[in-house]
Order: sequence, then C-alpha cells, then structure tokens
Amino acid sequence: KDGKEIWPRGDEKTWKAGMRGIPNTVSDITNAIVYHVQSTLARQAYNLDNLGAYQAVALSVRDDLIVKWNETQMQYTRKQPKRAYYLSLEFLMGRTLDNALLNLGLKQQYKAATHKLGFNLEDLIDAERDAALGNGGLGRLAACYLDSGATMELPLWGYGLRYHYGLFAQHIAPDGSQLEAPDPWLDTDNPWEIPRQDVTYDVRFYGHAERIGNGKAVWTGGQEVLAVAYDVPIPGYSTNTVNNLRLWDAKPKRGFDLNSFNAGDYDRAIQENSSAETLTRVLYPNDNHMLGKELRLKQQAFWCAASLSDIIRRFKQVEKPWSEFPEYVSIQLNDTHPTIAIPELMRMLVDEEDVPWGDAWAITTKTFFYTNHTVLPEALEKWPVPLMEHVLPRHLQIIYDINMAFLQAVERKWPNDRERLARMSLIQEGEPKYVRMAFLATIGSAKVNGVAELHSHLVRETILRDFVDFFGKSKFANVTNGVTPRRWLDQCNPGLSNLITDAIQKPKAVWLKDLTLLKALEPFAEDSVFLKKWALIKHNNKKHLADYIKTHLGITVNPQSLFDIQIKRIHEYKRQSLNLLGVIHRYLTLKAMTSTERKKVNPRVVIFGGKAAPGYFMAKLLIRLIVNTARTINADADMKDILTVVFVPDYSVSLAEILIPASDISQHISTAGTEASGTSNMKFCLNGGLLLGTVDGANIEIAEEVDSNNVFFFGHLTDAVEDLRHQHKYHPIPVEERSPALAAVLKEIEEGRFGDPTIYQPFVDTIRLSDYYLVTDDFDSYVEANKMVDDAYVKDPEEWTKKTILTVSRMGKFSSDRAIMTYAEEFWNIEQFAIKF
Ligand code: B1H
Repeated sequence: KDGKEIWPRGDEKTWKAGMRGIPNTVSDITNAIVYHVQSTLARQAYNLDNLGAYQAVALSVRDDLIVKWNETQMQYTRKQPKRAYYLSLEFLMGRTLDNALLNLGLKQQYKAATHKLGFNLEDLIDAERDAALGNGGLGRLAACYLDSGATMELPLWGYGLRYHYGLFAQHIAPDGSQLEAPDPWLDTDNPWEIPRQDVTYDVRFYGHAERIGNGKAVWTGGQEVLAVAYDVPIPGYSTNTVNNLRLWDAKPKRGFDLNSFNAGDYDRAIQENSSAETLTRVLYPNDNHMLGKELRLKQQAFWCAASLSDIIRRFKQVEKPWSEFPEYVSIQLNDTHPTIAIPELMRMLVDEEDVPWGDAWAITTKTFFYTNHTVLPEALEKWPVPLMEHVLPRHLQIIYDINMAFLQAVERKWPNDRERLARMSLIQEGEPKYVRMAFLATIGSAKVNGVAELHSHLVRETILRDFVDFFGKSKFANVTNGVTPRRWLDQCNPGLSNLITDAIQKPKAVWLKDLTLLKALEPFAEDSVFLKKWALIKHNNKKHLADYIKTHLGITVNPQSLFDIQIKRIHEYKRQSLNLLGVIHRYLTLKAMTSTERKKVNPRVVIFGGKAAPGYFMAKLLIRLIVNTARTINADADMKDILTVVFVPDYSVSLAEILIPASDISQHISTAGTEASGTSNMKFCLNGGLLLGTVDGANIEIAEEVDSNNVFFFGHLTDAVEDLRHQHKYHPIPVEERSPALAAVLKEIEEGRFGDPTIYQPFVDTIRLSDYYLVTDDFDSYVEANKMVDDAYVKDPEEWTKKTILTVSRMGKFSSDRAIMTYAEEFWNIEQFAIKF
C-alpha cells in the first residue's frame, strides 16, 4: 500500500533465479525441446516420430508464450486499464505452432534447433491438427481479431467454449456425397491450452424464478453445472503482449449423487454427470442458419454466465461503484449468439448485487456492443418462449420487463401505432411465441454494426429499420471486416512476403503492422524484372497446390492453367451452383469444338472446397453433383489439360493456407445483398489473386480500393433482387426463354450425363421452378465475365501480373488491425497498453 513492492513469499533471489526467460539461443531451445521429450512426454530420441517431436516443440513454445502471458496479465492487473471482451461461440483458430513462432520472432531459431535434433520444422508444423472451433467466416474473423488485438497491444480477451469436438471432418463417399465424421481434436494432448481448475463458476438451468418486488427475483432449483476455464495464449506479432482466449468447459457440479449410488441406482447417479458434460461436447455445424435446439440455448447461457461472472469478479478487484462498470468493461457480442448475456448481466446486477433496475439497465446498455453478421431471415435467432421459460425462467422474466419498458417508450414516441409495437416487440406473437434475439441485442447495446458498407446499409434499411427510427442513426455503424496479414500473407505465402519486404525496403515488423505501407509496391508494377519474380512466386504456389492435389486426390493438374478457386461453406446463397453450371457450360462449349480449336483454348482448373451443414439437403446434393461432374469431365480425354475440376474434401483453415496463395482467380458470387462481407475475398487479393464476383459485401469495397478495372464484376445489383424474386413467383418465364445456354446445361444434367438424373432432379427443380437466389438471372452475365477472365489471362499475361501487383499494393484497408482499432477507438474506448519487459 505504501508503494513498496514486497516479495510475497520465500527468497526473492531464489525465485527469480529459477524463472524462465525468453530463449535467445538455439541451444536454449534444443535443451528445452529435449527436456520435454524426456520429462514431459517420457520418450527418447530412439522412438520419437514427427508427432512426438511436434509435441515437444509445441511444449517448448508454450513455455515461451507463458512467460509473456504471465507478464501481460500481471501488468494489466496492476494498472487496470479498461478492457474489452470479445464474446464468440466460434473461434476458428486453425493451427498454432507456425503462427506462434512467427509472432514471437523465433521461427529461425526453432528451425535450426529442430534441424540439429534431426527433424524438419515444416514437417512438425504439418503434424499439428487444426483447432476447428468454428464454422466459417464468423469464427475465423474472431480468430483474426484476437491476433490483431494482441498485435495492436490492446487489452482484449476472447471468451468462448471448449468444444470437445470441433467442426466435423468431411469425407466423400464412393457415390460422391458428403459423409461427416466427428473431429475429436482433444484426443491428442493440446499443448496450447492451460487448464485453470481453480477458475470455476456455477451456472444454473431450469428451476423456478420467484419475483420478490422491485424488479428482483430469486432463482432456485433446477440443474447446476460447473464452468471450468481453459486459457489459450494469444501472442501479438513482434510485441510483448500475449492476450488470453478463455474457453469454458462444463463439469458436473458434484462428482455424482452418492445417495442414488448407495441405493444401487448407478444410472441415476451418473445421469447428472453426463448431462453436464454434453454441454460442451460439440460445435453446432450450421453456418448462416439457426437451429432451435435446447442444448444450443444451454451452451449460450452457460458460456455467457461464466464469462460475465469472470468479468465481474475482475471488476470487483478495482473496488469501484457499479456505475463505473462501463468505464472498465466493454463487451462485443459476435452476432446474436451471446445475446443472453444482456439479461444475464441484468440478473447479476439486480438479483445478486442489489443494483436498482434503472441503474442496472443504464450500465448494461453502456457495456454491450452488437455486431450483426447476416440479414438472411433463416439465420436470425429466435427462441421459442416455452423453451426459454423452461431452461432460463429468470431470463425470460427479465426479457419481458425490458420489453415492457421499451414498448412504453415506443408508445410515447408514436402513440397508437399498434402495428409498430407488434413489429418492434422483443416477442413475436403466434403459437408458439418467439424471443427475437437481434432486437434484444439492439436495444441492449450502445452500438450496432454491420460488417461491410453495403451490409450495414441493409441492416439499417431492412431488419433494424424501426430501431434506427427510434434510436437515431448514430447508434448504427459500420466496421468493414479485415484479415490478419500475419497468417494470411506472411505465414501462408512466405515467398511473396519476402519479395514485398525486399521491394518496399521496410522490415516485416513494420509493414505487417501497417498494411497501408503496401502502397509502396505500386511502382513495381512497371518493373519487368520484378514482374518476373512476382509471377514465379505465384507459379511455385500453384505447383505446391498441384502436388497436394496429386498426392491426396490422385488428380493431375497443370500449373500453367488458370487456377480458379471457390472455397467457402456450401450454401445456396453463395451459389456454388452458378459456378458448377458455368463449368458444365464450359464443358459443353469445349466438346462442341474441333480438337484444333480446343488446343487454342486457355486451360483452366476449377477448384471447389467447402462443407455443407449435415442437415442441409440441397447443399449436400450440390456437393454430390460437383463431385460427379468433376469425375465425368476429368475422365473425358478431350478435356485433358484443358479443363480439370477438383473438389477438395475437408476444407479447413490449413487447407486455405495452401489454396489461397495458389489462385489466379477466386469466386465470390453470392446473390447481391446476401453475403454480409466475405473475408476470403480479402485473403485472395492480398495474395495476388483477382476476384470474380457479384456486387456484394466487401467485394464492393475491395473494388473501390484496387480499382474496378482489376475486379471482374457481373450480375444484378441488390436493388433489383426483390423485383426479380417477385417476377419468379408471380410471372414465371421458362429457363429456355430466360437463358438458352443455361437450359442446355440443365438438360445435360436431366439426361444423366453426370449420373442418375433422378438424384439431381430436386436441384434442377429449384433452379427451374423457384430460383430464389437468381441463378437464371445472373447466368449469362456470369458466363460473359468468365470470358473476360480468360481473355485477360491469355492475351496479356504481363498485364495480368500488373493487375495482381496493383491489387496487393492497395489492400491495406483490409487488415484486421484497422478493423480492431476502429472497434477500440469508436466503440470500446480502450487504449493501447504496451507490455514492458
Ligand atoms: C456469417 C453467420 C453465422 N454471418 C449463424 N452469419 C451461425 C450465423 O451457428 N450459427 O447459428 C453461424 C454463423 N456467419 C458470416 O460472417 C457472413 O456470412 C460472412 O459474409 C462474413 O464475412 C462473416 C464475418 O463477418
């Protein structure tokens, strides 16, 4: 208290002498690795395979991370800067070793150390399995934001769930359809987490909530589950900061019920056990689709309750009044999945901390910030009132109370507007009633944002329009997504990253933290020697991918071809269908040519990758059609070296790191207005690939930055979509009239060219009969755009390379560093906090 630091126990010198530092010599590192082989893994040089060596190396790197992690957390605790928390049900981290080595600046040393021990570091990096705790873009964005938060030295923590099974592994059955297998990623030890058996909280479900006046209630009975913390260190790039991602695991609160056990009722005694443990068993495998399952609601409530308990415990350390809570804490809600945190914070403040309701609401609405990631109706979360009443009776009461006060305010602003009240109510009337989570997130947050300009505009104009009228425009913002250039350029494409460093003559530690410095590349687009080096790197990346495809799929692809890639979740709105129908059209066109004509054609390799939600019939059917179309085309001798189609199974973060650097063109072809942002579009451009896309999501801003000359756009605009859908519904015109080219393609499928047509009839029918995603409307312009791509690539390869250089040089805006700093400055009001060593 008098400012003097007193060593807490024992002899300070002895403590300090025993403490580990960050290694700086190769022998420090080899010693650490050998120690872990011998002591931690209980193995020897004689019986060490790549997996064992990977584990020992990872444990050694983990030690390095923990030194900085401890220091970072200690300095935060001492100085108590305001902190921000990113609540996300998904963190799609991928692999950690390579990223950790690059961020710590230890890759060269570890390369030398592993070499000395008889291993090749790249093989060890390859032995790690992905942490696939996410579905797609939303989860990967969370991972990029953590990287940027640590790199920008922000006091930012993530909170999520420690799923025992990540996103399912995808296999392709002999008939071409998707098979799902579990992903037991924790079966091999996970060196990247630190279990905190001492950091635990109780979480309640079910039971009874009894109102006791003053807005308060007592919630008792039901089931209690223990949340246990597992910490994942998040190192910043070239900085001392190592932030934390805290993942909650569920454990039964008591070992088991001894009474039942003694009475011989073994089953009942362990029932509660296993029911607790199912909570964090598995990630729900849906992307952009809501599934109203009780277990999912429990996952959300469990994670939010544990995270808030943890945040509140930390706040209590500063001994400040509750009114100052928002000066120490900001919480970002990654989509509506953590919205239950809003009534949960109200419950904790009102019921447990005796804060008056009005004060609690003022605190809550200053603390939360809500990011919307989709306007697709089927993805908007709504929970049945009876289910919520059963699982979370107290939360439902609070939601009703919030709704009452809110609707009274709406009524004061627009008296006697019953329709408006019904539209804006948190409760959707009907049988059953539903709680509208996006509305709750909106009224409970200080700011609401979309993830790209067009998307934020659509949020304001469509799903939240009434709320903009009520709260005013300033509450509704845009933060365009970004990606981390560490993983998505330096790590996945070291050749390009090194060439850029040489060219712009700035150290990586500088330009990888200020991506706008890429601008300095622009003049090199006119430098013919540079152009050759640049093109060679792309060629090598394509060779690397070709090797992967050959070894894993047995398909030969020629790296001289144009590599055309579409990798993302399989979804009707993303229109892999359009791509496939375009491929078939190309095939028919080529078949109609003479072999001499065909020889003049620019060869193309079309690569698809992506998982379909296990319950999404149409998406799975499409995979089957893609795979079987690929088989037909690849087996046709006329197509050899001219057109090859590849479906890469089990798409993942690690596969993306191989695919993205190898693309010449990538496809982002969603129906206009449906893809909120997209983030792989940014990754492809950053790696010198060009875009073929619709005027949607972040494609638009990319084109604004890189110049629309360098992007291949096609298709109807967002404004036209509603009318077109209306036409389809009320004035349908046969495909034969709308697009004869497409009709010819559909006919081939129906005639069985790619396998039993009855299987694919439901797919053909959706295109012919409803076509909600406007494939028929955009098909002809899509084919046109593809011709432009071919022409640009063949006619003037040098001009193509120039376009790719200009594109990369203008991608600075799309760093997640920019995005995270916008959140920090404009929403959270947190400051950069350097960790001193
Ligand atoms: C995005 C989701 C999503 N938007 C529900 N919405 C989910 C919705 O499990 N669920 O219930 C899971 C995911 N994911 C994506 O977010 C958008 O489609 C992309 O356009 C965007 O780039 C990404 C990150 O903002």
